[in-house]
Amino acid sequence: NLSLLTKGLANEDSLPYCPQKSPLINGPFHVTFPSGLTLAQVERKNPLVVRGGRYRPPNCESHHRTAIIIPHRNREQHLKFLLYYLHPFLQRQQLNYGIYIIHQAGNYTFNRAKLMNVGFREAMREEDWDCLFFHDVDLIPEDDRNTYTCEAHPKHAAIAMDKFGYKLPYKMYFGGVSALTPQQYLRMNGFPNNYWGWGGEDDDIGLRVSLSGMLISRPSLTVGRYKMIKHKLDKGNEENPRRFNMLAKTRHTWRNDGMNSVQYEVLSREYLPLYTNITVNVGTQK
Ligand code: BGN
Repeated sequence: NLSLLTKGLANEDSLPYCPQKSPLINGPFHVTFPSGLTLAQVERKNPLVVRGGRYRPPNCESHHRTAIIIPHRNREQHLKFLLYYLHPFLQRQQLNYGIYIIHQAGNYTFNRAKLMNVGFREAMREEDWDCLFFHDVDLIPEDDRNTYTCEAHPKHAAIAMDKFGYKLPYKMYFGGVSALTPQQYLRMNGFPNNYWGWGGEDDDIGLRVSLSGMLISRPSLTVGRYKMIKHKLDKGNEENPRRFNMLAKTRHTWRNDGMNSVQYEVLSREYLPLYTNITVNVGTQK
């Protein structure tokens, strides 16, 4: 009996490591938005994705455990397209991964950065992720070589977006998609909690990287390419008029505002076929 038991364990543990570079990776791919796509179709195309949007390569042990954190509200169409591309993309990279949607409850002004802090804590509660990707719902990667793994410094992955002519809009830009290890995230005290509405929170995050003594790593312009799903400015995500004043103070505020001060209430946690859905009350502006 004991031998049966150890044999079972050995079998599970004895998967060889995946190769350093995945043989399934191609180069660029063409992103379109097929009309009539349904989540059920995305599910059928990804039979190895299990409850909560988790995956591990079937035939080898991945070197990487990556959590994707996606802040979200009222963007079901975008989410569907993102999942349609992201699941196969991450599988071609042979990652052990999980997708978390952090859904802001209510109609109060959106708070992207605080939702990321929630995502960090709730994802790390479940699994010892070694890399977290903080991902806008409307950005689709366009090249397999844009690997969803972490580097020695915080990574800004969305360096070349179509809406900026596939160039970086400005040197300190840190928006769209970024990736940090838990150690890097905690070293900069996570993201700010007090940016309500559109703009500036990504610049604050970029500032935190340098204020905490780290550099920004980036993929090349040919690899870090993203297509943005076109949309109008959302209701409930109006421009934040305070962002200029707040950014001027970041070097005084970052140590006290972030992971060490985040407060929220999880309203529900659903393990859906393609993602874990965490609905959260993040409160309102003070
Ligand atoms: C910047 C915004 C970013 C936004 C990029 C790209 C601000 C702060 C101004 C001091 N920053 O201008 O949040 O991601 O444009 O759209 O508004």
